[in-house]
Amino acid sequence: MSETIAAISTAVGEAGIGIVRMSGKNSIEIGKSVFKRINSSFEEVLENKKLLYGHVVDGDDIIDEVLVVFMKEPFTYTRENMVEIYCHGGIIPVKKTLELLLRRGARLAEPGEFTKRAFLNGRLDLSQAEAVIDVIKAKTEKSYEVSLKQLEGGLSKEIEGIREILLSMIAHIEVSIDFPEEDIQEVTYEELIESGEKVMSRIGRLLSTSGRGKILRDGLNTVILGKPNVGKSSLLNAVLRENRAIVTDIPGTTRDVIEEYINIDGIPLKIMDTAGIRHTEDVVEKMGVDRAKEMLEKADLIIAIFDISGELSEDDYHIIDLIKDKQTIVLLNKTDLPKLYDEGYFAEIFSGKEIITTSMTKGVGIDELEDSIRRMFYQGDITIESDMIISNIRHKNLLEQASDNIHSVIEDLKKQVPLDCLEVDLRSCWENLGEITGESIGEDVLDRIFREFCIGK
Ligand SMILES: Nc1nc2c(ncn2[C@@H]2O[C@H](COP(=O)(O)OP(=O)(O)OP(=O)(O)O)[C@@H](O)[C@H]2O)c(=O)[nH]1
Ligand SMILES: [Mg+2]
Repeated sequence: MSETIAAISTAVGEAGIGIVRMSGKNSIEIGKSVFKRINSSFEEVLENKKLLYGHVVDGDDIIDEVLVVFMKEPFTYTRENMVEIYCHGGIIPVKKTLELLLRRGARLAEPGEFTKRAFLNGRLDLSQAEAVIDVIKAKTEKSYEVSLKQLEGGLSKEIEGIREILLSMIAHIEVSIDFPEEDIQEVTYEELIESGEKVMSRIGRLLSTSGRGKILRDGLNTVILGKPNVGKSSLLNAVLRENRAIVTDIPGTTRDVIEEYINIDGIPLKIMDTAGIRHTEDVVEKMGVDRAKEMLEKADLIIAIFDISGELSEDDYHIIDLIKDKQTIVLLNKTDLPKLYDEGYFAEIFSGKEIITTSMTKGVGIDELEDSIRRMFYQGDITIESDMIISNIRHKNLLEQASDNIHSVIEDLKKQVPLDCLEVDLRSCWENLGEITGESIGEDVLDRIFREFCIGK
């Protein structure tokens, strides 16, 4: 933390501006040494948090014409001295400016190091720091809203609320242990059970959102599956509303996995079109088929397509077998053509699975498919806006541990186990929750969290 760090904070490429950022004790000094104002003298006073116009210079050489802002601690993102330099947004100006700062004594920042410092200096708690990257990576407005709420401390507040109850439980127990002669045991047990159940239900409520939270954060992994020529790529194009994948009447057109993101009412879908599954001797096609099967393993949702205008083949039955135990929506496609099978036949094979009849060429059934995905996600309750959503797997794991711990505390209380035996589980629960906000956290966990970040944030 004593070192001054620097990085390019904007995406590298061609753009209007590119921002180079620096944080740490020496950043003001280093910044001053490379910046020369145009039309006014810099030496007089350091104008805090004001945009200054000038050149980045290396001795007599002008590197770029820029705007610079100097920000003095502690009211900055990292709570340290910071400098931001707004260069021309080409690859060369930002790179040369960064290199100059490094030569003058700054060190290249690690991914997320600015935010890590913000956390270590108390500007954000850990759940808020984690939300920063989620805000950046949000794929839909809904996932953005959830992350923003977390960034603003929504989750931290809820966790602190639960921890307060736990703390008063711990205090209660300690008093009873210290003054056993007061003998208020009966009441104490009842009160503690009541508090414990409150904790349990608040943790449970958070945990119940984690399924949706994961999908909001990472996207619903959706794989389109079917034998060749049934209309998989046509479906991808239909939901994307653009001609993304090649569609021909030649079976085996798609050879590789094509990945795209779509947004259905705030639900991010990572949708993958795959090679048609069939037995084939063609080496390239076979690789595509293997890849499709690999995708199947990781899928949250499968959209299986069957062409009901043609004979079902061995390949179809193989696919029916593959998706047996998976979350699947079945599409019966090409219903604009005379059909050889009716829905009843499939209803029997896929009892319990949703079946939709479609015609990709006529655009029939796409809305029903989207509705079905929407229903699956929201499971009937649309209160998602007002809910605090758990979208981070680390938080989910800690909440599960906390839930187990408070569960054993409640069980022990019901058995009227001596109060001093409860303290360990109770404290563990308190610590599990503390790890979410980062009150108690190891260096290795921190490193793992911030490694996910981009450089310059
Ligand atoms: N009549 C009719 N033709 C369709 C329908 N859906 C797709 N097709 C046609 O079927 C052929 C194959 O469509 P694709 O979308 O390429 O099929 P695919 O499943 O991706 O095929 P592969 O990539 O070879 O596995 C094309 O000629 C499409 O125009 C439909 O609903 N009705
Ligand atoms: Mg295809």
